[in-house]
Amino acid sequence: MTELAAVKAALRTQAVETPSWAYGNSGTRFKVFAQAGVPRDPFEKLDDAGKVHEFTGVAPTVALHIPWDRVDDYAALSAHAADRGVRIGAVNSNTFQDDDYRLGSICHPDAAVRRKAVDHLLECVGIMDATGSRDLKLWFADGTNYPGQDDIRSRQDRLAEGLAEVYERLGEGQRMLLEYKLFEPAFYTTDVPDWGTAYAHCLKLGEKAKVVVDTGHHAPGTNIEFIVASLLREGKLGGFDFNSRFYADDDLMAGAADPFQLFRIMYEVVRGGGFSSDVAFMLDQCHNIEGKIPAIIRSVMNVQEATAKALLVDAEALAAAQADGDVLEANAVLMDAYNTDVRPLLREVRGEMGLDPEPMKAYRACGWGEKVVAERVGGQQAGWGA
Ligand code: PSV
Ligand code: MN
Ligand code: MN
Repeated sequence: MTELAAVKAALRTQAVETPSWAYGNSGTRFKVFAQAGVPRDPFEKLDDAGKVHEFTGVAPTVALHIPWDRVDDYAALSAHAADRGVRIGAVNSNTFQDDDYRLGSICHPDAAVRRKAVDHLLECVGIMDATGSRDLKLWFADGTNYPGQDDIRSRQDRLAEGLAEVYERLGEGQRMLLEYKLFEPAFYTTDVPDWGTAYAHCLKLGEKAKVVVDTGHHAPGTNIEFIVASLLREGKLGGFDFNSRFYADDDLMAGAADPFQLFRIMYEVVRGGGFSSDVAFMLDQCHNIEGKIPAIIRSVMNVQEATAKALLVDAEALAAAQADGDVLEANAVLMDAYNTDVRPLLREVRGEMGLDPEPMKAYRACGWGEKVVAERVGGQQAGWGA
């Protein structure tokens, strides 16, 4: 039997990081539908993130994206976050929105462009120093569109060289999280397309380098929980970018497209000890047609529900069935946990944390949405297409 008190204790300590860019306007390649009341600057994004944490109790950090969240005074930004009950989380680099990066950034054939990209990554580490952030999150849009366009192997060498310079700059307690994505924006090769490539680079770099699994970045049918289990086994899982992958990397609400997959992933996290380790549970998503703050609250709750179900798996019964080779029973044990309605349990946990048991209703009733619509004019775009 699973100990309910331990499950509740684990749920109380869960931390889901929300992305600053999810609070801003976003869209697709076709259209950005601007919403009223969205933040006009990084400070206001933190105000909104503070509300998500206030009502969920489990969203204490906010990821920044540079340059989208570039400010003059990062100490002031951190102080503002603290004032709103949150902290600065991962610093996400951006080497994909500059004309110089047409042929790539740290894999670019021209050393001057590589220098510019690495300098940007070093700037991000400086921002980590100033904000107390632990993680530098790297995603590279680098790749090629045509066979022969550039030398695949040399690009890997350039990648290794650039990463090594940034790795050396990391301070005590700081980490580098390398994200992979199987496609887009390059059409022929992608320089960090899969967890194998990310893992190989991180292994060579050292202890402080870990892999990030963005759930949207895989081919349909990929067994993501297998990747999670493997990376945890090797001590190389740095964190997640959670989002739903309805079609491609469309990054909508975590747990919306396939809550069963999220449960399977969280089960491997629990099984691999990742829940109590330093794995970062981040959201990386946008809200194009729905209200942003409620959508982020819903996403956090979806992660919580998947986690609660994963924690409820009867490990002893599962191990016994597996040892007996009882395929159906083993599967039934897992499905029993998945099919449990954990919403009453989570309401209880929230009550014990001094929160309203219903975060969505409580947020809607608090008047923040109406207040920001009245006060904020000319909200900021998340960054895409800015
Ligand atoms: C790229 O698709 C990505 O997943 C990376 O994490 C970026 O930093 C993020 O989306 C936001 O653009
Ligand atoms: Mn991502
Ligand atoms: Mn993505």
